[in-house]
Amino acid sequence: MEKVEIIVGDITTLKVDAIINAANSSLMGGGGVDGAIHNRGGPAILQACKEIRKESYPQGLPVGKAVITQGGELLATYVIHTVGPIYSNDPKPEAHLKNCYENCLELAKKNKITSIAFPGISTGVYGFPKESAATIALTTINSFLKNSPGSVEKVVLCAFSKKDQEILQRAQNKL
Ligand code: AR6
Repeated sequence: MEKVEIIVGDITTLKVDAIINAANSSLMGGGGVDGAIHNRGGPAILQACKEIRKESYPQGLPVGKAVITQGGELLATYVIHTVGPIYSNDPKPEAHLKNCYENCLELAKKNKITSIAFPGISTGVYGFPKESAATIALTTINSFLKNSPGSVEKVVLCAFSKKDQEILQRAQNKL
């Protein structure tokens, strides 16, 4: 069975167990996919993020880490929030982006989530080059799936444009 699916769409409309949010360390929302998730998911997500900040991350969620909340009014049951590297001023953007994918997948496994969808973390305002981000995403996901059989069954890579889908597809063909 093919476990990794590359699609074009709005991640907030997907019916999977969990969607990933490309958040910032404040976890208080923002623009891009973060804004879209909070808009469509409603205030319960922000409330849950506030509690996580208060209880676990008063200084903010570090780059590469991930936390989970309910999905509010989304079709997805959960949202996993991660903070991608800001490409231009991160000392190790590649390693940190890999951490994002790994930590989201580990958190999914821990919560018995079987289907999950990722946006292109850091490839918007955080400026990560899309080609190398696609390769990091695919290699990290593939090695997780290989090393954790029987956990996550389906991973969707949700591009926001046909052009971005083609970048992901080309990266997959090169693996
Ligand atoms: N569905 C799928 N993908 C989307 C959607 C959507 N609804 N909306 C945007 N994208 P970005 P970052 C794509 O900027 O680079 C926020 O303000 C978009 O085309 O959302 O990690 C946060 O609060 C791009 O390919 O996230 C942070 O401050 C990808 O999602 C900061 O932006 C990521 O773009 C995070 O920046």
